[in-house]
Amino acid sequence: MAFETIIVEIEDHVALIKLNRPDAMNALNDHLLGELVVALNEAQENDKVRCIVITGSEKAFAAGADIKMMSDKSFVEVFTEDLFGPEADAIMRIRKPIIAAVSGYALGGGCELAMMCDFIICSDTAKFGQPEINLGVMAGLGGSQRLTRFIGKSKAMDMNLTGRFMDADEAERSGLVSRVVPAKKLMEEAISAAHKIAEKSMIATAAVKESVNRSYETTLREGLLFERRVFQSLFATEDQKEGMAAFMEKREAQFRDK
Ligand code: CO8
Repeated sequence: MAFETIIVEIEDHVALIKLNRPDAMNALNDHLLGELVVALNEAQENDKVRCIVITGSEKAFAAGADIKMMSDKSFVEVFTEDLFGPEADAIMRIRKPIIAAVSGYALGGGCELAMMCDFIICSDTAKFGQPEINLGVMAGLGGSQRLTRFIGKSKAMDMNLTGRFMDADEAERSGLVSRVVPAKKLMEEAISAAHKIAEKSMIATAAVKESVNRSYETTLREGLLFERRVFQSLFATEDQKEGMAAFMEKREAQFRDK
């Protein structure tokens, strides 16, 4: 499908999805989120794709939901259409690993989209924030929930109440991002991490994704039991036999997703 607000490139086993509304700092509107969901579902269905990277431009990953699109909406409209809810749910249903490669602004819905990905690699120019408070509203796609679990109550309150931006160093210190790299190296680093993931057994990467995400949804006791059972179930796969045999034979494993 030809897209207007995103650019999709598939190289080897990695799908790169670039948000592309340069005039609006990649602000998220219905059109862009709709196309993003289509592209993610296509990547999920494409057997060649084993890992996905979502990125924006050097200046902005995404500066939030599109304020111009939302400004005149009534409560009844946003409630009835469940503004951005179905798209967010669809993104969370993708089972292949997704890396967010963030440069520049990741604000409001942009920060929330990055947090919906499995981990965030950012450039040293990145700025994260939940500035919705300045618009007389609040976060609506995870900025008061995921962000609080990721960086703790005090910092999440600070960001949501003051609307201040967090730079890349603070984001790494706080656990919001996994790595900070120089801006020029961002895509190289993110794509290389994606290729590394693409080499693994896809059954195992899906199991990891499901298990880590489960830790945000459940108690520690239930999460540990879920993890143990998933670990044990992986012994039903050929990839477990191959991975362990390859270790003992001192060779690279050849996973076949079986
Ligand atoms: N929406 C629409 N347009 C935007 C947005 C946005 N979020 N951000 C930037 N733009 C546009 C600007 O209007 C401008 O367009 P134009 O030239 O036509 O006026 C263009 O992008 C460039 O922006 P600036 O001139 O402002 O560039 P600066 O470099 O001066 O500033 C900033 C960059 C700091 C990113 C600034 O643009 C800014 O503060 N943007 C708004 C950030 C913000 O408030 N984000 C939160 C939005 S609300 C939200 O995300 C809620 C999500 C949850 C929804 C959940 C529903 C359930």
